[in-house]
Order: sequence, then structure tokens, then C-alpha cells
Amino acid sequence: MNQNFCRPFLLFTAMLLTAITLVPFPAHSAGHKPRVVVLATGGTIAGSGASETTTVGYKAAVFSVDHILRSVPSLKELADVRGEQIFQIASENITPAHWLTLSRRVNALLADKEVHGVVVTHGTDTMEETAYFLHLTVHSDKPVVLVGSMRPGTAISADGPINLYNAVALAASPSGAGRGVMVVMNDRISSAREVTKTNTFTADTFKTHDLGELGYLQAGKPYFYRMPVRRHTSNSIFSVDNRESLPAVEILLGYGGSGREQIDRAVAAGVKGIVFAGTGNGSLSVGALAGLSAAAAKGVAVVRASRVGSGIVTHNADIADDTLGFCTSDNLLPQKARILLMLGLTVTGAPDRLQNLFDSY
Ligand code: DAS
Repeated sequence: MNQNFCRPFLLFTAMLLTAITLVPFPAHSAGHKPRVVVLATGGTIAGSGASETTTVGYKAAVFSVDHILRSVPSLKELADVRGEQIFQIASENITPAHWLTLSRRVNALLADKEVHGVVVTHGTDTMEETAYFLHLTVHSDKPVVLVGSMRPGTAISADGPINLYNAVALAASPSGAGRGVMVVMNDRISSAREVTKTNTFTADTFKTHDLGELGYLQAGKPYFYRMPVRRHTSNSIFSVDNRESLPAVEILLGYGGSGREQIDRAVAAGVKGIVFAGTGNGSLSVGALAGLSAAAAKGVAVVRASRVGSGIVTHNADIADDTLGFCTSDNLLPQKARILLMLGLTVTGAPDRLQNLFDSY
């Protein structure tokens, strides 16, 4: 091949190969809908009531994932959806062992380049905890969306179908990537880090105090206005690989008259960490301070949180946290602080390194 022809041809070929490698191919080949996997764990969204007016006193975790998917035929307009029944439980019965299994399955599914996103159907009682555990242990930027319902599918105005439709729409959308694990309920998109259940029975129960939701879903389209700031998913150091259990961490509550008895009992039971949901700014009674100081001296990780529901627990303000070896939860709710502490204890027991985790996740 003569030199005059060879050089331009090689240059063109090199440019073409570069272009092909730089163009991000979608997780689904052109012309096909994004692939979304729905992992079903149970809850009210799979629940069944005695009549169409039974909105409390129904049985959770009855219907299969295939039954739930069939109840929303328009899902197939959004995505290529398939379901897996990973558990079938009311979520008050979820355990760290379930979280480990679920996180490993989500990571395995998202490692498949054909899978665009994952939806987890879940009971509402502990959805905020499962969502946060996945927020800290799923190592992918692809959308992971938790969804449930406050009324069983057998009830009039059941909220499960529209919540599931919205969740699949978000998991199938390009804009759902890179925002960490999200909770979709009642047309709102919330971040796993802050969202919490605030009412025992109403459809609008999931709220994010103070800091607000990430956005909305309307007619199957996500609208975003926020990005999570703290570390999560691909930027998280926590791994569940080869882990069959997590360190035991208890949540204790401060109240009028609370002393050290509950703390001493937890230490005697062998806990590795205590999240103490104190009054106000994580305040401790004299007895609780004595009990937690003794616990920290024995090597139990202590995190001061607050029962208040929003705001920052201030480090080294009224209590000499560094001197006592205490951590503070920043603005994490106690049930979220427990999850971060359980995972933190898989990498360190040093209070200063644990505090760095509470300051960055
Ligand atoms: N028991 C509740 C649960 O499974 C029902 C629900 O709200 O999903 O969390």
C-alpha cells in the first residue's frame, strides 16, 4: 500500500475507533427499552385485605412479584421489566442479614451492562433503613429505587400501582443515575440518606424534614432539583462482599428519668456500638453520660444522636465528645446512624476515624 494512501487511512481508522469508544452506549441497545429488574421483598405493596375498604388490618407480603407487575400493565411502555422474589416479608421483620443478601443481589444485577436500573418493592416500616444500607453499599451509579405502598392492592385508591409505575419510570430514566439510592412514594423522589416515614397510615407519610426531596415524578417523568452531597454508592468505601454478618449496634432512647441501666444492659449483652438518641441536641442525663462513658472506656463505639427528628447534633459543645471517645451523628436520624455505625465498625473501631465517616457520609 503506497505511503500517500496509508497515512490518511490509518488516521481515519484511529479517529473512528476513538469515537466509538468515547460514545457512551446506553445500557440497552438502540430501539429496545431500558431493562429494569424489580426485586420484591414483601410489604403492603404485596398485601391483601378482606375488602376494598380494608386499609389497615390487612395481611402484608401475600402477592408475588409477578402478580404485582401484572397489576400495572403500562410498565411495559416504560421498560423491559422482569421480577425476582428475593424475600416475602413484612418489613418490620427485615434484618441485617436480609440487607447483606439484597445488597449483593443489587450489585450483581447492576454489574450486568444490559441492566439499566433496579427497583426494590418493600414494606414501608423499614424502607428508609434498607434504602440507606443500599445507599452505602451499592457500588454503581445506576438508578436504585425503593418503593412501597400505604394501602394494599385490594383497597380502593391503592397507592401501590402508581408508586410502582413511578419507581420503574425513574429506574428506566437516564436522569436517575448518580443520585444514590432513592425512595419513590406519593409522586416524590427522596434521598435514602434523609427520608423517613412520618405518619402511621397516610399515603403522604414519607418526608424529608428541613432538607426536602430530590424531586418529583409526574406522568412517568422525573423532575430533579437537588443532588445528594454526602458520600454514597460508587463513592462509598463499604463492601458487603464475603460478609455474613454485621457488628451488633443498639439504639437507645433518652427521656425524662432515663439513666444508665439500659446502657449497662446493652454493654453486658456484648454490643459493639450504641447509638444514643438523646433529648434535644443529643443531651445526656447524668446517669446516661456515666453509662456511655463507661461503655466507651470498654471499647464500645458510642454515637450521640437525637430523638428530635432534624438538625445537627453538635460535636464537643455541651459534652467533651473527643475526650470521652464519643462520636456524634451530624443530622442522621438514629435508625440511619445505626446503619452507618454498623458498616463503619467493619472498617475501624477508632472514634476519630468513625467520626470522619459521620462527617462525610
Ligand atoms: N408492615 C408494613 C411493612 O411491611 C406494611 C407496609 O407498610 O408495607 O413495612
